Amino acid sequence: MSLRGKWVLITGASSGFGAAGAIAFAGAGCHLLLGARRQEQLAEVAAAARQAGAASAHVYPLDVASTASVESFADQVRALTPRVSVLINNAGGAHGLDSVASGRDADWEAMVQSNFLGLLRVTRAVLPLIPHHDGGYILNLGSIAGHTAYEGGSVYCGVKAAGRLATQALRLELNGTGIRVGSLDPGMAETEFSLVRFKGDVARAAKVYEGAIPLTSADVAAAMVWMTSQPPHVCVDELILKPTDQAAFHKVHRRPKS
Ligand code: NDP
Ligand code: 8X3
Repeated sequence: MSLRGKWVLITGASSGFGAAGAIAFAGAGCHLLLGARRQEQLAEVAAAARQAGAASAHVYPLDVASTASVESFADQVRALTPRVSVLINNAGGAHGLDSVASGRDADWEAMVQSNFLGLLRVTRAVLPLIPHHDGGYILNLGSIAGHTAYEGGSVYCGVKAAGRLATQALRLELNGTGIRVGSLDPGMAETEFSLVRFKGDVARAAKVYEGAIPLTSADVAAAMVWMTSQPPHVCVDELILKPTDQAAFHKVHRRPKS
């Protein structure tokens, strides 16, 4: 299915997968609706997307942890277009890698708000704009963390698993509308993810990827475009994308330092 001229909304478009997704959908000739909290980065992404061929690129402040912010974002989108064909629920991330015994409320709450409640809030607000029987797609960013738990991942794994089940529930609710619902579940990818998880500790973040070849944002963005450009009768329910070096979260092939 051609995405040319379609309106694509991406949450968390100021860095990582969301920013790369903007460039990839721009290359397919889409109109872009981009949201995140950091406005300077978002404006840079929009400028790069226009260079890459976007039909148009619009940016609005968005904090998916706030219902008021999501509603104001949706109002601005509605003022611009009555139709959104593709919704990419990408905003999220991990905060800390602490055991349950030493976890912090603020980290837990931030993860639940952005990864899970944010996905629900944005979907609720945008759903009325997604036309029925027109190849629409709601694509949620999950993770391998939503499939298998790891130590220190109780809340992050939990919210990604919850997102996965919400994706399945939504697919059941929308059956018969022609709107497709899918989940893209990557493994280790080098973005700002680890920097956020480790609260700006650059050395600790870099160690996550040391000696291995992780996914890039562009790999994940290419999968977003592939999933959403399938013919309208085809729904990719769930796609797990991992680096060849990563057999499981904790089983990563690392080359020795030369
Ligand atoms: P980044 O940290 O690079 O990007 C995260 C994006 O989410 C940023 O644009 C950030 O924007 C946005 N965001 C975070 N919280 C909010 C919020 N409350 N409201 C609005 N936007 C928010 O990480 P990735 O690109 O790697 O992560 C993207 C998604 O992919 C996340 O859901 C993550 O959990 C998931 N993922 C990541 C993997 C990885 O290894 N990198 C693997 C599997 C899944 P801003 O701060 O400007 O608001
Ligand atoms: C991010 C990937 O494996 O660090 O979702 O949880 S992982």
